[in-house]
Parts: sequence; C-alpha cells; structure tokens
Amino acid sequence: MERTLVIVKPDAVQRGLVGEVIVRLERRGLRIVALKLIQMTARLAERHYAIHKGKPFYEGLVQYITSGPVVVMALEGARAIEVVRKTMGATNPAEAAPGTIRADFGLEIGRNLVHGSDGPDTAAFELALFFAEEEILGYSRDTDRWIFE
Ligand code: 3AN
Repeated sequence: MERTLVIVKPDAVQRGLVGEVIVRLERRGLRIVALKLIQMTARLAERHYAIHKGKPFYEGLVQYITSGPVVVMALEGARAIEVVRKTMGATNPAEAAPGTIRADFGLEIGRNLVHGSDGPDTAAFELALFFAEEEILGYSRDTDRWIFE
C-alpha cells in the first residue's frame, strides 16, 4: 500500500481548517499512519523545498511555511499519492477544480493551504524528513475491508 506526506500549511492552521482538510482525506478512506503539529525551522523548510531553490518564489515559500505551526501527516492507501493530490487540487487555487481543498478554501498560489508529495520518490524522501520510522504506525482498521477490495 502506498504512503504519502501531507502538510496542512500555516494558513490552513490559522484559519481553523485543520479538521476540514483531515476530514476530506480521511473520508476518502485514506488511513492516517502518523500525525503531528510542528513549527518548521528554516533548515527543515530548505530541505523540504530544496528543488525550488533559486526560483523567484523560493524565499517567500520558506517564509510562509515557517510562519506558524503546521500539521504533518502520513497517509496510507491504494494510490494514496495521486488521490491526495486530486483531493487538494491544482497548485494555484484559482485554477483548481471546484470541490478540491484548494479551490474551496483558497485564492492564491502562495496561500494554497496544503502540500502533498508528488511521486513515490518524493514521498519516501519527505516522509523520512518529517517522521522517524517508529512514528509511522502500521495497523489495520475494522473498516478496511469495506474500503480496500
Ligand atoms: P504542489 O504543492 O502542488 O506540488 P509545487 O511542488 O510546484 O506544487 O510547488 C511547491 C509549492 O511552491 C506550492 N505548494 C506553492 O506554495 C509554491 N509555489 C509554486 N509555484 C509558485 C509560484 N509560481 N508562486 C508562488 N509560490 C509557488
């Protein structure tokens, strides 16, 4: 089963949307296997966003993601990476499909509420960045047989 990293960004935390984001992902059937509230340091943000270093929005991005607490979680499920990204919507909320988290709660790319890993390699890298191995719990739910075929 696939695992992915989700970050509920500082704007979503400040706006009281943590529950809203979690409920949308959880309701799809994804299993929460790790979850915590942290404030990202500049060092952690720079590692997480290393791929964007040098881009015009990089400094603002690091400032934004470190500006307040974030909720980080590991989610597990069939095609979890793709499912999370489709539930979040396009990077720019103005272009995101209605019904997605970013479209329903956002307007601007620099305040787009959530992050989700964009592929298997990124997911593995990001999960290791935010969680120690023992913080990610392998377990099953009684409802799993009604969600997973
Ligand atoms: P996604 O989060 O949808 O995977 P990426 O990986 O292209 O999008 O970008 C990472 C983050 O960088 C975005 N979530 C967004 O906050 C920020 N970002 C990307 N492109 C821009 C841009 N043109 N202007 C401002 N921020 C941007």
